[in-house]
Amino acid sequence: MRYTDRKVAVLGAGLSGTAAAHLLKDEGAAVTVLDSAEEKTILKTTIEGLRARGIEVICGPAAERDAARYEMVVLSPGIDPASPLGQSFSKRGLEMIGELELGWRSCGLPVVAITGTNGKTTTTELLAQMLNACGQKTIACGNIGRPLSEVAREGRDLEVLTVEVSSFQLETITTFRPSISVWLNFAPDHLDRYHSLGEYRAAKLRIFDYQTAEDVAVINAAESLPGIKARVVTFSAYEDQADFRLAGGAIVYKGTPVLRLADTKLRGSHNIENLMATLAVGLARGLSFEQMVPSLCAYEPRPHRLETVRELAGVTYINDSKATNLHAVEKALFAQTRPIVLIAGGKDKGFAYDTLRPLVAEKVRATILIGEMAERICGDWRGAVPCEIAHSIADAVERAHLLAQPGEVVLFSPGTSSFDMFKSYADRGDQFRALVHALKK
Ligand code: UMA
Repeated sequence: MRYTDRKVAVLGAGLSGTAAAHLLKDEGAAVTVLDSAEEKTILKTTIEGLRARGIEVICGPAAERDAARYEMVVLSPGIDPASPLGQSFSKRGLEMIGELELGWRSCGLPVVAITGTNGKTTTTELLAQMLNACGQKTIACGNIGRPLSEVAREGRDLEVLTVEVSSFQLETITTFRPSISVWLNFAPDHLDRYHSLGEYRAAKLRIFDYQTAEDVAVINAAESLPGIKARVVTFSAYEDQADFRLAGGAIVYKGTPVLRLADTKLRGSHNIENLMATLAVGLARGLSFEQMVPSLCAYEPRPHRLETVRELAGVTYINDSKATNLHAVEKALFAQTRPIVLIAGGKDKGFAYDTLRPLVAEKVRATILIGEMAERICGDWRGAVPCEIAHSIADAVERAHLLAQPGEVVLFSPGTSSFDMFKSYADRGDQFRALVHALKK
């Protein structure tokens, strides 16, 4: 067993921390889970499950004060190393790794890792579905919601792992080496955690750090990425020089059309690039286009991503709650061909909405703003478009219903995260959908 009798602290009792703690316990470690939140706010079943296996759990202020001696620390991705809990451990000079690195060390399988500011989840799902349909057994895991450490524990009969990776997870890798890495795109995000865009980008670029010439990097041709040692395959919906490019309504690989877009259920240039990246990974894994295309055509987009909720009195209501940054809102606006009533806003993640101003002026007829950011967005867009502030999502939907004219679209594309008013983007999207379904003529 890899960690026999090692005393390990796991920071965070969420999905990642819990999976890491159980994996370490399986591998013989003496494990303590520490979480800054009060015990009563953490899932009872989680805590009971940990304690039942002899894993110590320390919550609340006692976690930050804990001075026991540990040999190693495993960090959950949502815990900023600069937070009080992170600091109280990092200053001790112990080996500190993230949950992704821990899972990688134990999984013993080749990994396809997917990163990018937007489209990671869609591409991870698309790829996992396609690989399975082509007989290469895999599971979608990582940032998508299933920690790699959990999958590593299960030791299933798999051929490859399809892992969505976030910048938070990549910050703390020390050996993680995907045999295929995918870089979808890059845009401003997470400026509540990083001091600069450069810092965020540097964390993401770590996906390539441990790859060698035997590995493959599938990258967006519009990006200039430094120091890649792996064999590079490029894709782009805009660049003609890319290996996978767009021509005549089809994805073309080195001059040959391989997938007609009209045959798929995905829409928008961002999704075309997600499909291109998926095809590139399949090709690198030895699949033919004939094998790959049927499952890509069968793929249904997930909820909360440009999801059409309802047509009511000639107005289309679209739930794009997964848009947690401005790049995603931009894509959602570009994808619309009709005038838009836009509902946006949410938690303050440290960026302004002014960069969207020209596009909003061009495509949006009215905006309704919610959450912590509402006043600031109003300021950023003043004069470009009429703005109203709603005090709840129910109020926002009601206002949109009154404002929207037949032939228009009500687009809920918040542009930031949801944690000021909701449990998650999914909770936010579910509430929006339910309110739209409850609207009367
Ligand atoms: N906590 C502390 N101290 C702190 C901050 C948090 O103790 O200073 C505790 C909280 O009280 C909580 C725990 O840490 O109990 C939560 O840990 P976490 O935030 O790492 O959340 P997990 O439940 O472990 O979920 C994480 C990812 N979350 C984040 O990166 C914020 C999930 O990605 C991921 O699905 C899951 O691991 C499994 O791999 C979510 C996400 O929002 C979807 N990701 C970001 C994104 O996609 O933009 C990066």
